[in-house]
Amino acid sequence: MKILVTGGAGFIGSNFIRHMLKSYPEYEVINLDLLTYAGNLENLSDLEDIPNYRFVKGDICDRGLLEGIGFDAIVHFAAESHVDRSILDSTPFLRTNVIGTQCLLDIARKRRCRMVHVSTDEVYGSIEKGSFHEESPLMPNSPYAASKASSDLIARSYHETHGLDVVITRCSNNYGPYQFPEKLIPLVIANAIRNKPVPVYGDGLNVRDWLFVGDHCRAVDIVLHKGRAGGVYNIGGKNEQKNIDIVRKLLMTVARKTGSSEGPFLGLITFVKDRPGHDRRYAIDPSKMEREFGWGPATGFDEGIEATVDWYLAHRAWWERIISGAYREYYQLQYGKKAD
Ligand code: NAD
Ligand code: TDX
Repeated sequence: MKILVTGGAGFIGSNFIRHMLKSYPEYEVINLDLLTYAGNLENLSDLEDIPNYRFVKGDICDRGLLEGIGFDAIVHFAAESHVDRSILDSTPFLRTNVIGTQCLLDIARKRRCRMVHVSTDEVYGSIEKGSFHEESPLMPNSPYAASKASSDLIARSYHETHGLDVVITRCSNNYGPYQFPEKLIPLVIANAIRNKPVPVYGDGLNVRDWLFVGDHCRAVDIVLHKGRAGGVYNIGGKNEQKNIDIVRKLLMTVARKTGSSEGPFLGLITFVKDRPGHDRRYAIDPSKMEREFGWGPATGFDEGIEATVDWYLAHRAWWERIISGAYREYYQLQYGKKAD
């Protein structure tokens, strides 16, 4: 099997490629990534010499490029993924998340191949009580979520209209190694280590469901191999947390691991203006994945947080190169061309 993974130089995509090459050494994996600000080939530096792994720098909106790549299945992670950026400018979100997904659906249709479309729990919008299931209506609130809901519905329409073998996953908030330090968990860890203020939006009582990235990768692998064509699968951690509780937990963990007292770390918490349209609570019911495939999260939150803090402490050079911008030079050093 030859799998085209889009967005493989990002957070979840790079973890997924590593998972696949380890689990299926006989597979070929092609990583198609534009290397936007969020793409970092250093995430995959340990895989560069593996003969059945190949990197292609390019845009999922480039139909000509897609025509020239051979593959048997697509796993589609590539996206603009940060809600705050979509509030500042939604243009790249509509381009990549909507048009880019359409281009991939078209090539999958032409090749008659399977495509896994990686969507998000944010497409359902906010919920006060209970949880969303796969048939719940989509009510996205941010431009990011709306662009993901659009691509999710277009994927669905290609199954209904063209009989395309497409499967949709809607996952909750991921955390773990290689997450770009603009997202809450790595941002808090990196700021704590550098003794910088830790911004908490609004009252800090917004709730997210958190899943360790390795558990997500395992779920996407299962859906790729066993998911029903046209099916939708919620992938959740059954692990709801208030933002402020996560922030406090992270700060106390960093304090303990660096042999410091908690007080000064907790003092870094800075309540700031709320995110416009900030969804209060996300909650999905992941029981379909459990019922149909016996999948469930294997990494407990305490264990996942310990591992994640350890990883960011041990990989300070990795995230410092992102913060300084030096990570953009990696592609040029490896491939002799500029990333932009
Ligand atoms: P990320 O921002 O870390 O990575 C996105 C990758 O896509 C980057 O490598 C970037 O260079 C690439 N990319 C962007 N535009 C491209 C284009 N036009 N052509 C080719 N490559 C392009 O994102 P992530 O957090 O790893 O998320 C991956 C996917 O999972 C996204 O579709 C996201 O919506 C979805 N998702 C993420 C989470 C989460 O918590 N991070 C949760 C649920 C779903
Ligand atoms: O500095 C911060 N302070 C803060 O309070 C940041 C960056 C975030 N927050 C809050 C906003 C959210 O309630 O923390 C929560 C998590 O924020 P993000 O890490 O930006 O994630 P979120 O907006 O929940 O979206 C994430 O999960 C679903 C991913 O970025 C999406 O790609 C995915 O679809």
